[in-house]
Amino acid sequence: MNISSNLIATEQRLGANNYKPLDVVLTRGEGVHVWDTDGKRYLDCLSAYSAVNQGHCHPKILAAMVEQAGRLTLTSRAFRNDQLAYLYEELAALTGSHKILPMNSGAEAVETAIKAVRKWGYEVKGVPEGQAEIIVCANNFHGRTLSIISFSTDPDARAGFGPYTPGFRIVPFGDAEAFAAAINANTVAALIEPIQGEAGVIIPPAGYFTRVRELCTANNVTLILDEIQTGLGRTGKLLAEEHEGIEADVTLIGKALSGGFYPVSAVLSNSEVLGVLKPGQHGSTFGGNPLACAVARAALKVLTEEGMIENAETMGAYFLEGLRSIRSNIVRDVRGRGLMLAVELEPEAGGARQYCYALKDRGLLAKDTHDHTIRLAPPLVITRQQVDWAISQIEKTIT
Ligand code: IF1
Repeated sequence: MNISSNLIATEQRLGANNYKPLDVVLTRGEGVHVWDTDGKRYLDCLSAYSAVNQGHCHPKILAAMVEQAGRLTLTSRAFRNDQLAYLYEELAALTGSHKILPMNSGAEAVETAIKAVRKWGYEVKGVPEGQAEIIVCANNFHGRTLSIISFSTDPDARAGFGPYTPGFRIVPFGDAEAFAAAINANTVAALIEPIQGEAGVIIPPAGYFTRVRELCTANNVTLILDEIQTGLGRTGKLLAEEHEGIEADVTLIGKALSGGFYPVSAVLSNSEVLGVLKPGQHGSTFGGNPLACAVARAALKVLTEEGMIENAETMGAYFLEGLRSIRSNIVRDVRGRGLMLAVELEPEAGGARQYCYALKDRGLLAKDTHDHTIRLAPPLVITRQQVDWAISQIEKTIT
């Protein structure tokens, strides 16, 4: 047995069985590429679900991490550290937000926003205690905690984990009139992904978010956009809300906020929502720690200074055009925005997973979602030649 089959067998024996990864064991990454334990190179078209937007092991983020790790890693929020203020300033300058709350995972940012808008609902909007409602969309993905899976519509994510957290109202994604009908006097917030990722890269109809924004403003409902996957350049804009010409009241970011080096997330707020949290009411041992802040500062700096957002826009459009030009009778739809792309196969094709295995053999790593869709999301540093190569591998695999 070679090293990778040994490692896979050990994982199977000792690990909880909550994942079914492609059987490729990676040991090194650089830019858009990763290498397995046999030394084979792959083009990474998943980017750890968009956490590695800046490319694997970006040297400037690495340097910031190593430098900070040798100086100070964790103080807890019982004391202050000399990195947090700079991260606040840089995030505020970049996004225009007025208040920021740092956490670690994406799910924690979502939980934080839910807590804050509920409290805001009672203290500011005047909703009767215990009656706050939050509107969410069918086929959402916001994380794995109990309250978040309570409003999932995916049986795998939700079933068997009750009792569930109440206070959520589910409406179809992309349907502004259904959204309007779900608002009542107790509605404190709407929590929506700008583009649904796990659902299969679902882009809402033009005008949907304009209408949702109007409805939220008219009804004093806090609009929370989960940009944990769509944010930080992935769709060709810093935030996906820019495509819609709107501004959320609360924006959630995570994943690429660290360039994949460390779990760092944040709640960004441009309203009074975060102001309701007083000392002792929320926090995290690791949230806002100096190592996380130093890494996030470097990750944001390279994202903007090295033109990655613009590259995502141009390479995304080029990739999409290339995918659309593939003539294959098993392709049902090709869609995407920036470098968040998907190829949906016909149900008769027998599932996307086998095509992901075939792509792996050709040196391209991609992940299936919802049985029939191949999701493609390379690091934002991908070049035109690399896109050409990816398209030709995909073409050979599906024709
Ligand atoms: C896994 C999906 C992607 C997210 C949005 C919050 C979170 C996520 C929009 C939570 C996380 C991940 C988690 C990962 C698989 C992945 C995923 F397929 F499940 F939906 F990216 F497409 N909001 N998404 O996409 O962030 O707590 O994980 O940091 O293995 O569960 P987290």
